Amino acid sequence: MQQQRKSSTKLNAQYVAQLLKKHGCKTVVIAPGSRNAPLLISFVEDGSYRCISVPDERAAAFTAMGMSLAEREPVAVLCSSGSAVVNFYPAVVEAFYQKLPLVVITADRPKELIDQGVGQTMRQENIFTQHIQYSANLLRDPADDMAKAYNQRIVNEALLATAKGPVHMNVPFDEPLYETTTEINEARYIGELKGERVLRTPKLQQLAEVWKESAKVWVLAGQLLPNSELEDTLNRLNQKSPFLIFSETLSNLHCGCNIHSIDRLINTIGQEEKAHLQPDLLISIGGEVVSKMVKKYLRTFSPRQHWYLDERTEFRDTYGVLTQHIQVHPALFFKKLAEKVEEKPAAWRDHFLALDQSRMRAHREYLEKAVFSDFVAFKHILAQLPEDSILHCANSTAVRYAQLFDHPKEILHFANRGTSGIDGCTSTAVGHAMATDKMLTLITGDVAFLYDSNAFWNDQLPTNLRVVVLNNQGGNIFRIIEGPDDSAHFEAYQETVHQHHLEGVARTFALPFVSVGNERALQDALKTFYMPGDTPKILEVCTSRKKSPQVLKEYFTFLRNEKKDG
Ligand SMILES: Cc1ncc(C[n+]2csc(CCOP(=O)(O)OP(=O)(O)O)c2C)c(N)n1
Repeated sequence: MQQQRKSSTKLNAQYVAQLLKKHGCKTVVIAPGSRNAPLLISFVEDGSYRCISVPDERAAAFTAMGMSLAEREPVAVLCSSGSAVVNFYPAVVEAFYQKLPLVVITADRPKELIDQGVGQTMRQENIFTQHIQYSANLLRDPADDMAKAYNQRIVNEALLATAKGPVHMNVPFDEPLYETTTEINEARYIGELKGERVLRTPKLQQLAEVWKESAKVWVLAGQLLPNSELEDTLNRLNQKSPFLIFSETLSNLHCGCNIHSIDRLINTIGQEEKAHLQPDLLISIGGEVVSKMVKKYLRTFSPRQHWYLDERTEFRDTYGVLTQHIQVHPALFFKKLAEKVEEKPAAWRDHFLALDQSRMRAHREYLEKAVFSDFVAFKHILAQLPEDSILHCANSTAVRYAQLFDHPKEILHFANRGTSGIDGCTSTAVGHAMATDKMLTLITGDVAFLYDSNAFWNDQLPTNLRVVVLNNQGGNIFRIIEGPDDSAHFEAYQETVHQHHLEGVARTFALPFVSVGNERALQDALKTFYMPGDTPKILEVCTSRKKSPQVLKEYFTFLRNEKKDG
């Protein structure tokens, strides 16, 4: 079919560029190279894609993944052949565990040249097998109808599989790589219609019986995208048959019966209360849970029954007591369950909700007096977040401090908790900011910031991004988690204490940079931090690497003592 637009002469490049669009993809992040020229030509010349240049492949893939958080559609990242490909792997793994629709497209050399001493070649086919929902290894230069049909089918299949997570397309090309044509071959789109999963009534009745027999029910929510339908169904069920919801910032779940800060409660109650809190029935939903304490608690105070709700087939037996995997969307499940359950007393739930409220008051009281530290800095940063904005927390202490605060519903929370790496937190935030009009704040540590500094090597940096770096001169988390912090190896090999100048990163990418080192200066800096600008802005908050863990430790002691008084 004739079109005026140009494309590469390579049929595979034409197929991929057309089919991505037909499956809803609007954005392609492109890392430079020559072997991928047919694809990048086809994407750019197509005219309908937003094409973004990010030279570092690891940053490029996380940027694309971050964009998918806003677009909720497949977002593609493209690279050349050779080691460029494996730099995609950290983002592939993260997208796999977060089930995000990342499409990784790798250009390849002809198969007969692999392992034969030819430059920039390696074994690329199926390279992400363990963490990918579909690997499409295209045939080079499909000539006959069967080969053409095959390549189109597997590209479609890959794109349909993005509903479950990341997919890979490996596309081999031989030279010439730069020829273009206006004679573009129409690619065949294959759609897929799926019926909604339903629960059969007898089984639902059995589950409702278990619910009825369980005096103490917990719903534990891991990482979720905002879902008002789920909130409504949980609220309706809770009015009829009270239970407790344990959620985290990353659950983006705001119901009337939430314990939002799990550690603040579980780490500050005595053995008797812990035993009283023990669930008869635990229902878990969503992805990863940040709180280590709740995992430890549930392995000791195990529920009699544990149901895990997820549309995917994999079991998740985090606490070693899973009794029922329910393969249905949580909102649908709770809606159906609400039709079957009977009224229950609310005393147990209300006791712990009241205890949670008293912990919240003690939390505020403690932070009023605490000395300047990461925790206190967090209080001020969170207080100044613009309404209706997005917060990304890097892995390490940032995401953990965030869990100790109560957050307004209007703030959406994200973090790379799929595998909890520090390697792409900034790139993910950059990508997410690029795909939204909302203001986006990233709170990160100095090590994570330095690690992913190429996140800013991006030709379309968003102006709605604000990065706060808590610079405690190393990995402060290692002073907080259990383990020795005074061993001969600790500072050099775990904390990795440093005096590097973060400002250098800002200067490299011509970004405004402000550094503060006390509470008053932080408060002042925050007053202008969110004013509009032409680039992202970076705010460095220098804190003491020894005082911050102390302030956190004393916090839990203070809250534990509050229990005795209150
Ligand atoms: C890619 C990767 N490498 C190593 C780790 C292990 N790790 C977890 S936290 C951390 C230190 C992070 O330090 P920083 O970003 O300064 O945050 P802080 O601990 O000070 O909050 C490291 C190395 C990881 N999570 N991901």
